[in-house]
Amino acid sequence: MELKLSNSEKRIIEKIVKIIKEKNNFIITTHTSIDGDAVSSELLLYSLLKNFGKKVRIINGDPLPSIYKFLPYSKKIKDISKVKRKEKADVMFVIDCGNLERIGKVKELISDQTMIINIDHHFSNKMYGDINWVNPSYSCCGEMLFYLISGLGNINKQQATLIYTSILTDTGCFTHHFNKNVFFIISRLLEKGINPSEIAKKIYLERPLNSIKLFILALKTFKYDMKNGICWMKVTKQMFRKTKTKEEDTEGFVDFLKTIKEFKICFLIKEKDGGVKVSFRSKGDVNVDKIARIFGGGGHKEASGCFIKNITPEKAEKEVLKVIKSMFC
Ligand SMILES: [Mn+2]
Repeated sequence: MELKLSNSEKRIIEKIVKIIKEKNNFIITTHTSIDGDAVSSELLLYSLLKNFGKKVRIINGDPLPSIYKFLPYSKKIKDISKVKRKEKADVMFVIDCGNLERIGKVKELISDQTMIINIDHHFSNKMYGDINWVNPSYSCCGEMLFYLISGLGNINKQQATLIYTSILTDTGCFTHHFNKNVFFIISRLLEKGINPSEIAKKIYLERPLNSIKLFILALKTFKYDMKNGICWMKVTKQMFRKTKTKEEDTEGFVDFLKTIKEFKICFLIKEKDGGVKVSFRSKGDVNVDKIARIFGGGGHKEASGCFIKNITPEKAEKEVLKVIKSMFC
């Protein structure tokens, strides 16, 4: 079996490769609330650019969740709040990001001269780049980079581990968003000696106990609307304080709600400084990207999110329910 790219995608990839060869100073970034695809894709690009001998910095708007610290090259990732020299880049790769607002404070590193390369698989991508390689038919950005990197030579074991992590996490452990090429690609990655069970163990079987204490508190806020098939819960700042946890410890909470048979839409409200973050999930029959977009966010059909400014969790709960009911019930 051969994997074929469309001619228009081949042309975009050629343009990207040309820029990689010509330019020297690169920044790689992704969306805040970093997930497995976001970080793995950044590290994949990092390794590729380093192989070309380029100056590369990975700078993110949020700290890296500790479950991803086992990934190769992850020590190279910097959080913008810790970057002292706010030097601009010639080229900024923005990965897995539907709109430029989602990179947070990293926007400060863009000048009028910065060329932006937008690589993404979100349906709602705003095409904000000077070059836009955007195609929602891919399972994850790691899959896109598989084509870019394998077109330039051999994929090494570290890169294969990163591509596998992207696919595993962005398909929700192969429950959604995969396509006919995914398993073929994985067979190629296995040939490079990756260890899928070790990767899954690092990501899914090493939860800190405090995150479970947070989960217990969040479950006390669990509510549902049986008639319309909706369930939700909330995590407040007070709960974070009480359990000594942070946002990354809510990883998997909303996916747990999704496992409940009776419901087709679920959401999690997280209280943050300046507002709340809402994460939505569906089982495919409802498009939660549409819900998130009403609040200025976005994502995929089955997983999306938004940030609502200056609102309490209680108020947000009412607003979100109102929108869902007006759209789908
Ligand atoms: Mn993704």
